[in-house]
Amino acid sequence: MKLYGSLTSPYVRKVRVMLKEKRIACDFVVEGPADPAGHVAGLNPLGKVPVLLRDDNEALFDSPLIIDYLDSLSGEPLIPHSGEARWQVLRWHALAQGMLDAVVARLMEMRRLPEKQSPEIVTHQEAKIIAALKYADDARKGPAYLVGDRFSVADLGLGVALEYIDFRFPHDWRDRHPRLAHWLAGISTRGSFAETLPPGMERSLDAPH
Ligand SMILES: N[C@@H](CCC(=O)N[C@@H](CS)C(=O)NCC(=O)O)C(=O)O
Repeated sequence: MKLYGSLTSPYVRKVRVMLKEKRIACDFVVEGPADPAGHVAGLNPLGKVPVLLRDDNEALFDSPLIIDYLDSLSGEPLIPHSGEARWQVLRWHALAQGMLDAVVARLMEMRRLPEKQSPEIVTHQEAKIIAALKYADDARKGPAYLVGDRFSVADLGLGVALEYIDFRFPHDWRDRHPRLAHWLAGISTRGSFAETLPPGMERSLDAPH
């Protein structure tokens, strides 16, 4: 199997964390979505990363589907197969995915020429991120894991989303949500997180908040 994606994409990082958690062997082909010499456009008509190319030459996208697929391959499930825990985990994953979408949308807006940027769009996306952080802090129950007593895709998703906020929208969310910050400090010590830190992210995590 081959995973196509960039080092800084949080969607790709979710898949990389999943591969490590499940101990699934997969070649990582570092490629941006718009790389003219790349494979992504030919594998995903939407031109987005991540793309997982299976050994039977079937290409899978997007990140939630790839994560679901990898979970089906082997080992202890990180998405419960049934029961209320399944919906809890999938809702956390949806929340995390929405947080990433909002951070990316904000970043894209801020990368436009200054005269073309819309402060309303930036504020609109920031409001979503701030509301989602509060929701996550209020909804989080267990001290170590979001659902049940073991690591799941809920923890994977929220952990990647919070670190991506630190990377692309650094702000004082830890002051408002110290318990959530404490939770992240625990999750981010996992090997799967430490080994997939994008270049440049180390500094933002080390920075005082
Ligand atoms: N919903 C997709 C989002 C993937 C996505 O937007 N990836 C970005 C990189 S962070 C991308 O490839 N953007 C290129 C584009 O939108 O043309 C997923 O979860 O996989």
